[in-house]
Amino acid sequence: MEHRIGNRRVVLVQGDITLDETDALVNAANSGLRGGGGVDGAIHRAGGPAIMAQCRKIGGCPPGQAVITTGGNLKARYVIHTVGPIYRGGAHGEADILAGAYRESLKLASANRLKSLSFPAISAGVYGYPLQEAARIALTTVLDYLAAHRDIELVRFVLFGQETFEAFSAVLRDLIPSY
Ligand code: AR6
Repeated sequence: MEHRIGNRRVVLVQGDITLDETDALVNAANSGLRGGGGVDGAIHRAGGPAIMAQCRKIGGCPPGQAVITTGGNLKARYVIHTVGPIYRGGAHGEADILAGAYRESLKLASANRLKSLSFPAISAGVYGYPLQEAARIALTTVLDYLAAHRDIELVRFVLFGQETFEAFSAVLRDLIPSY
């Protein structure tokens, strides 16, 4: 499924983000940039030790912020590591932190003159963010950014499993009339 805004596109696919060939993959990291399970583990396994070597030098990343490293052995040239919120009921600033994670990743991509990037469903795994709400925040933040900036031409959401893909697809269908 996809939606166009001018020359920019948002594309939703079901699959494994580590195989994507955009300029940068966004990693759902932890604030210590220490690696872990889920998509973080998959990206470090596929990209090799050069990514962790740069993460160690950077040292960490607060929730809602983003940092950039090499893509190592990945097809993507870069990995943008962002940290989503741990969901604790929704009254602890989770929505703003999650929107910040997407927005800061997009800003970092723009600052590095990247044209395309791939996102997973940040915080929707181990960090426990309710799926539909996570999808709404992810898509509104990306669509707002693409409506306001012309430099990033392609944002792919690479969603692991059918439930996640269908939740994002339903939310995108609802949002399209507003964009
Ligand atoms: N490609 C795309 N999406 C994936 C892949 C993959 N290869 N593998 C998992 N997902 P999670 P979080 C999906 O838990 O909730 C780590 O340990 C997954 O199904 O990876 O932000 C970090 O080190 C889910 O939809 O990230 C942190 O400690 C989405 O990616 C913590 O988990 C996010 O799930 C971050 O938790």
